[in-house]
Amino acid sequence: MSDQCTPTQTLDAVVVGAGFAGLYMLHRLRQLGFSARVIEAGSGAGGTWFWNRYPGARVDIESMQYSYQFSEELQQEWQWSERYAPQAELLAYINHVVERFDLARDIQFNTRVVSAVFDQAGSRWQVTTDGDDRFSARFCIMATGCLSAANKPDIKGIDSFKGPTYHTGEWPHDGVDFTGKRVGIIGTGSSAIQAIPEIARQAAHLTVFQRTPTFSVPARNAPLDPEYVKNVKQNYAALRKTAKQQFVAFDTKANEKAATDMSAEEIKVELERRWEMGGLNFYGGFADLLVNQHTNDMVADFVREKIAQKVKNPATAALLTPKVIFACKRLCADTDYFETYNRDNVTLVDISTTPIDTITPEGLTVAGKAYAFDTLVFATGFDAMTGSLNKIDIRGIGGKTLKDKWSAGPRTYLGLCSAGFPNLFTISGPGSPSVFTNMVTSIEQHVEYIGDIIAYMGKHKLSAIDATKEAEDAWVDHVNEVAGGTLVNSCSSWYLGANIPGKQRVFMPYIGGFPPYVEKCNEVAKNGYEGFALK
Ligand code: N01
Repeated sequence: MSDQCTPTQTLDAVVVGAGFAGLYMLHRLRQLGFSARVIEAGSGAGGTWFWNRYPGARVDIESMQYSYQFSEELQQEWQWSERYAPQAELLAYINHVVERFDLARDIQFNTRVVSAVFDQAGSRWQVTTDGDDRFSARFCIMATGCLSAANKPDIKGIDSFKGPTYHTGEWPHDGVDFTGKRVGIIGTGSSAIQAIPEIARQAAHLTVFQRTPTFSVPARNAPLDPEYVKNVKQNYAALRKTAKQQFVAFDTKANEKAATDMSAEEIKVELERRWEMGGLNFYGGFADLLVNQHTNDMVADFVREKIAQKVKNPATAALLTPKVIFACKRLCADTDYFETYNRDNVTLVDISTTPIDTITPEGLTVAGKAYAFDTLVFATGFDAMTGSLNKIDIRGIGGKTLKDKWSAGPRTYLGLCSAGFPNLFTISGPGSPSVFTNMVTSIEQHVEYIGDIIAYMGKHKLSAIDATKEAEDAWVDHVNEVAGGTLVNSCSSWYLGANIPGKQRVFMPYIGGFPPYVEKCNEVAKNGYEGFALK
């Protein structure tokens, strides 16, 4: 389409993505009196919770905490039904937010942003979409999510399978009926751990292809007790405050003691207590879990022992037992995951030393042995943190692309801005605590911070903000240094981009904890946004 027939829409801000981040950003911009449009590839809002509809999908941080806190009315009126809300309920909540704050009129669905180019002379972003829309905006805000670019592995013959194939992160909206089907699933990360028990209950047979076993603790999901809900709602402000003081920005009832300061008996009691509490509260067991090898080994051995108790066949139990550092890959919380391998209709195939040879029309082969099924599920994760940004042609000063700039690993100041890309913000971008925390809380902190910057620029009649190279370099060094001081830097996780062939191995999130990160952001603001060049 030519320029003549595609009028450019002029706005204060374009926001890319209508998940938790994009929706709140739109609301905040409107509150501050700015015009904004959200561009969303999906046909509805919800981001992660719009796309990930695989059986068993649910949040693994308690819903009373994994929810917005910017509106007291919203958090009082919404009723969560279970400790960990299932995907459908999360999506209903998000749609309620859209309606309650009248957001839909500024969201353009079924539209993918293809390019965002900075016009230096006018200090504006020129944003184009696959629908030939053109926007000119002072600010471009990427709310594209950390885990939204599905990773489909490059396995030989991948297109030859004659039955249906599904990726957990792009699940059909009408659901999939596995009744009577022979199903194969590749991957054993968080998505698979939730999907496998559900698929096994339906399918005639399920074959799981596992490259790396995963640590998982029982979620202990249950309907919410109305008394508990009442109590939380009466004291919501206090709970939110406590949560924000925690490393992960949710209340794990964290034990502030390191295991090295506890007796063997105290450690044993704490481990059992954490196991019974369920879910990611397990992270809060010992202050030195991620920095002390001995503590980590002890926790890992405790969970290994539990796996051995759950899985009846010792050979299968051995295969399911992770050898790596505990929580080196993201910890999973499950319902009946390990028990599912006691079913007669479930087979585990180890592909750690002999990868899949090829996918065939009937199934796949491993070490020359053929496995046949009717349906194939890819639970193979995402090109995390940078994948969805790299899909967009983002060009900053001098036409330089963000993808090129980040080819040796993402570089940002505070995970918010990247030098050379003025007025471009990344909500929960690489270099911010994001995936190591309660995402909703981290998103709210970023949205409010970005809102404050934009308001500050208006007040001081500033046209552009850019991270300085010095501040960015110092922040990237700090992010790496903090990660290097932990045990999580050592395994092949998506935190490091190690799951994507050819991706540079760089620890992407900031693992210094939510409270110190917020403190740093606040200090930067207090000092007139030091580390940013404002003009
Ligand atoms: O993805 P993953 P996910 N051949 O990357 C395997 C969040 N989340 O979608 O470990 C064979 O964890 C891969 O093997 P390996 C959460 O943050 C949250 O499960 O690389 N196998 C691994 O087993 C989570 O961490 C929730 O050796 C291949 C699996 O596929 C993140 O999303 C629920 C392969 C991918 O696991 C991602 O989770 C779901 C290949 N070529 C997700 N390529 C909750 O809130 C990959 N694999 C509960």
